[in-house]
Amino acid sequence: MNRFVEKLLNPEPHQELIMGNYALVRAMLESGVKVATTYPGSPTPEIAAAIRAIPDEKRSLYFEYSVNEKVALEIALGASVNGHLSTVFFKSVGLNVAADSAVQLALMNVKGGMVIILGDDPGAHSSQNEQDNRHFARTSYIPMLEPATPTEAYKMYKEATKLSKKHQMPIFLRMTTHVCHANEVIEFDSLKIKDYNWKSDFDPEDGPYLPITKSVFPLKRNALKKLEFMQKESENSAFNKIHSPHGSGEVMGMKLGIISSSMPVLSILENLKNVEYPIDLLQINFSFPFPKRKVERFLDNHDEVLILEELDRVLEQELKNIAWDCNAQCKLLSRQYNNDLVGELTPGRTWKILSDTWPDLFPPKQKIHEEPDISPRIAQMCPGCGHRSAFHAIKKALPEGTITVGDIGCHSLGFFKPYNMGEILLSMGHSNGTGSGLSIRNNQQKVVTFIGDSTFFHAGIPGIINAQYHDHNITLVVMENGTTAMTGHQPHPGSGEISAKISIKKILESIGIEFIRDIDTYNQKKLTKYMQEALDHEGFSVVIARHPCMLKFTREQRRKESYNPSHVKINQEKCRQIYECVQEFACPSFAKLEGGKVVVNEELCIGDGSCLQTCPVNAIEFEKHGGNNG
Ligand SMILES: Cc1ncc(C[n+]2csc(CCOP(=O)(O)OP(=O)(O)O)c2C)c(N)n1
Repeated sequence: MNRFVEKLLNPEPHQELIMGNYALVRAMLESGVKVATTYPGSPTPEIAAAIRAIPDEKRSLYFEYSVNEKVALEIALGASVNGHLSTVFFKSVGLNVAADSAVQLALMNVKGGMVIILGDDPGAHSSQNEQDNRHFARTSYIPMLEPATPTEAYKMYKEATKLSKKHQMPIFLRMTTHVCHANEVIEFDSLKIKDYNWKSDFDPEDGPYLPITKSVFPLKRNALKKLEFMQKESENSAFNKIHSPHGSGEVMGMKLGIISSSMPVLSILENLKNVEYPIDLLQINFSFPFPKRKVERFLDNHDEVLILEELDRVLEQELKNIAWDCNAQCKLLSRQYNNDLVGELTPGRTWKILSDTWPDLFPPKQKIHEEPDISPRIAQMCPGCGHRSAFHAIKKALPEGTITVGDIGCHSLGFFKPYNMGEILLSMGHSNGTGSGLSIRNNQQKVVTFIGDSTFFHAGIPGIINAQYHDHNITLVVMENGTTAMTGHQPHPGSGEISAKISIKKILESIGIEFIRDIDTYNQKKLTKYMQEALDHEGFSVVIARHPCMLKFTREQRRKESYNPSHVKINQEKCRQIYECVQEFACPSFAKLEGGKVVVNEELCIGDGSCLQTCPVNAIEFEKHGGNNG
């Protein structure tokens, strides 16, 4: 057992410097979670990695990577109504995929308890948007807790399991990127790993669990009733509290207050440290249902209150409703500019909003400089990536004006120069729907769509079946690298790690697609030829462009004693400085020096040799034949 797992399983109460995501796993173990499910996505994948690090014989809970977030959520629900405390976790936009079932959850009596961990991503560090899932608590009648620190995440998770079991209600724990990834010293309680009773406890009488016809209304009333109980919990919650770092008192003859929630609370406290005014801050981290009475009292006790939140105006709407209902006499202030609704509320940006609100107290700063001075780096595929070979070969087959539709995954990077492939992107699995739409009555342009293998299983299949069903005139390229690469190499149904591989090719054949070609992307000539044939084919055609993820492969090789690193070199005598390797293939291992010479960066090159075929004069050669070419 490695040190990390030993620490995670330490039965004694102890202190640990630990990342927010890992602290959640300790909280799960302490709370007695029996079933945990997920589909990978940042900022939450470390939760799964920590659970998986626990050896099977020591792991008290059942864990799985489900095929997508909806299935993951449904499994957690099934386990909970069977009496088992369950949890599901995924990234912000994962909730969109799970939404159709998630909106029904509050109607169910989740008697085993169920906590849904959301990884929201203000600042879009690793997401296609900054979706604010606080709205979703309101849409789905599901209570929400919003930790600001790893310690709070640990404590809130445990509290959420208690509340969920007590009221038989699912609970959202809304994490954000830095709460997931920050490290903090946390005081852990003792841990008793139990031998669980897996007795099946599902009883339809504990429901009803069927929201059809007339039963929809009693179920909804039941959810609303439970929310009233939860309202009391939020009213009394220690997570909703007042900070007065400089005591209470008057500033400019007035009592000033700020209301905020989750991470921005820290940014505000950081700024209040730099001034000495007795401004009170009410943090509302148990944010739905909203602690009305507590807020009313705060409004009553202040003359001016600033609502300072991250992303959308969610707190603001709640507060304004309450202020209207209680006829509050205090002046409510909020962010003045739309730009303040974009991006994270860092301490610097928080100062600016404070300064826009109370310029005499928080004088405007000339320049808020928070970014470290590092040179910008472009996002790019790894050396040896099979997707690069695929783009290089496919590009040669595309007629002028071809529309290319990308999907989510490492191949989204094909949009960047020099490949410029994948010109529109919505969400996981969108490519074949969007591509089909682009192809309707389109005699002027070919349409090529791309999809990764994990995405194929996640949400890609319906769009593909639809394209076949309606014979949309598109060519799909399945970028099959045998893993969920972009989020850290998690298994998927086609990777063969958990159980026998489910073959993408067989699935495609089974729905009757006539034109299917399957080729390793390192065989670039043949891939170009197959693409040309696919594009000549009338109707829906598919090319499976496969090559294992070379980052994963090389990592695995490096762990072996027999690993023999190899790389390529440029034969300077043969090189004619045509620059296809640098400009068209664009592996980051190649560099063009001042003066025009091309060299290979041996630190980056993995010696896969996929570049050899791109040089028109065969000037790229293996330095050593190390057998590291995947
Ligand atoms: C709904 C949703 N869930 C999860 C993610 C996170 N995510 C981004 S890329 C990706 C993996 C895609 O894997 P795959 O399709 O195999 O492509 P690869 O990265 O391996 O090329 C995932 C899960 C997301 N963006 N949206």
